[in-house]
Amino acid sequence: MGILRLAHIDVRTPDLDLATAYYTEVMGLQQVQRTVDPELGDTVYFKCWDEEDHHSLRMRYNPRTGMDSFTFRVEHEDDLHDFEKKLADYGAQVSRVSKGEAVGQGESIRFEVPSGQIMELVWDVEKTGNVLGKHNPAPVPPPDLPGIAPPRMDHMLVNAEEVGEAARFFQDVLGLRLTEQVLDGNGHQMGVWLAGRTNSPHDIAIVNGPNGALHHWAYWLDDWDHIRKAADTLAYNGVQIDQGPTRHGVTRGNTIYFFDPLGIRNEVFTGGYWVDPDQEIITWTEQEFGKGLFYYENIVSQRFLRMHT
Ligand code: M3P
Ligand code: FE
Repeated sequence: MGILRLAHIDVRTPDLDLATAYYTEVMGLQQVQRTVDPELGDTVYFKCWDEEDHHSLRMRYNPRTGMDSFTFRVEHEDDLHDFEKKLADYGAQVSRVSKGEAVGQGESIRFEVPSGQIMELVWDVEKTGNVLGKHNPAPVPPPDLPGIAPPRMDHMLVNAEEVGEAARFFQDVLGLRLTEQVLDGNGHQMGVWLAGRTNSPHDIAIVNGPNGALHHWAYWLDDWDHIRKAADTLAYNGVQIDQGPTRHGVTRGNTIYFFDPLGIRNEVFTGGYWVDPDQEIITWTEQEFGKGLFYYENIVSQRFLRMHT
């Protein structure tokens, strides 16, 4: 039983047309479909060119920017039942979302994590395939894809008032593996990086901040040079860059952070290291967190830490 990986993030935006133009033309995602859903209202689904699932991002119109929920995929169909029991034992309120209620997926379970975000687990996702296909596929997408065009979504970061409590929940109840942590002078966790069944240093990270908040989500790029090209694309299109291009000490990843037109922080990320399931946890101290965050600059930027969705 287990959690495989991040499946999709569902957010609200006050200007769906502007957001759609940015996510398709500048970020270079594929628009999967746009529907006026009886409950959600005007909604757009996006995916990256190498993703197999129906979508990895759902955006719906709402006057207030924010995250509705985030969804992880489990390994086996039965896992939903087992997680439902584990979550109930922990004291979480769990509800079932039945097949047909959500676009692109079947049955799922929903609950609130201790840091206040709504999380969903799903096994049955609609597999619509990547743009390359499965018959003599080219190793690269068509050369004329607009924008940054990342192959896939990589990870997300949420805030928590009690990082330690949230980390224990993700480890003990959901079975994610801790790969890195930042400890304050009293030995309390200020930040944690957690992985599912992937060999990446993180599928989700949790950093001290207000409960319920989304800090960013990140797309994978294959090469450090693509981060440089992404920076050029962002600057050319007048996108507000937040930090970078630079490198994290934590995860060793190369990165650039920027804001979508309605203020949601995005990241593109590459590098990092391969994590074995039995790898020892890496610990950063509060004094060295500047290097953990931005290795070259060695700064703990307040705008970076305090701004969230
Ligand atoms: C990352 C990452 C914070 C750390 C962010 C780190 C907000 O985004 O990909 O490792 O403290
Ligand atoms: Fe990140």
